[in-house]
Amino acid sequence: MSDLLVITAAVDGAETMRADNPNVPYTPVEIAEEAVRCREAGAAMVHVHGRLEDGTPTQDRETFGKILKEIRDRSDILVQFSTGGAVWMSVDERIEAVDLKPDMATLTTGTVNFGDDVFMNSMPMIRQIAARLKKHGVRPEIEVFDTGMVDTALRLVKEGLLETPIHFDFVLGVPGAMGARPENLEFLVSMIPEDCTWSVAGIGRHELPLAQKAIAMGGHVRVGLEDNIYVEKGVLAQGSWELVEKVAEFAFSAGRKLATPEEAAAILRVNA
Ligand code: KMH
Ligand code: ZN
Repeated sequence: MSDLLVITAAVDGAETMRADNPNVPYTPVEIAEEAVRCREAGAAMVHVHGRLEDGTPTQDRETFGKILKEIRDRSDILVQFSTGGAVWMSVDERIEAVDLKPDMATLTTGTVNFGDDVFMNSMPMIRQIAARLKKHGVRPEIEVFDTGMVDTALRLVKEGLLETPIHFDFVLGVPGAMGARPENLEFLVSMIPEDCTWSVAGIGRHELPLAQKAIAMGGHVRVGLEDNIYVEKGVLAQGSWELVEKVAEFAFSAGRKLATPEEAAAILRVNA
């Protein structure tokens, strides 16, 4: 447990489109400029997906290279690549940019219903992604959409594919996956070894209430347009930065300071 709070901004994702919220960044420059606004609002890390000009999701290496460069040119914010991509992508496609060595990359340790789709992560796929992250020395963030994914991550430690302590992100409220009830978060936290770190990403209207709960519990927080497009009921967020600002206000009220990217790297054991 840390007094410092790490805020991650999930600025674009693969599913949120401008038709949902016109402030979703698509191009590498737009994503980088949004990352800067999130850093100014208090985020220490940005979680990114690639997009084509028209918003179509892509995990293309060249696109991720541009995103990384544009962010690094402007900010010291930690950069986390998605390896989840979009539900229809192959695993090879999802991990092709990992050799660019971002600070972190995600790893989902199980298959889950994802709305009407299936987010496929079979054991061979999970091992392939974990091995690729290990090969390039990229620190994983384990994305947990349901309880069994914690057990699978712990199994990967035994297999030598993950190193403990693990950093988990509990993604709660995806339709078809684990619900966003506060007691679910408490249960997940009770499942992980003491020395592990964790954050929560609540989906939709659950984003900000779960952020507050995580702050009170000593965890960390992910917010952004990938997960939720509203800043309050019926009011679209002007950007992920506005959601980060909200979390920063919650943190100050709860007496927690915000981690800088350097402090976040130490807490999350990036480059450790
Ligand atoms: N877009 C989802 C299917 C990740 O970034 O690692 C998967 C996802 C998880 O967003
Ligand atoms: Zn994502």
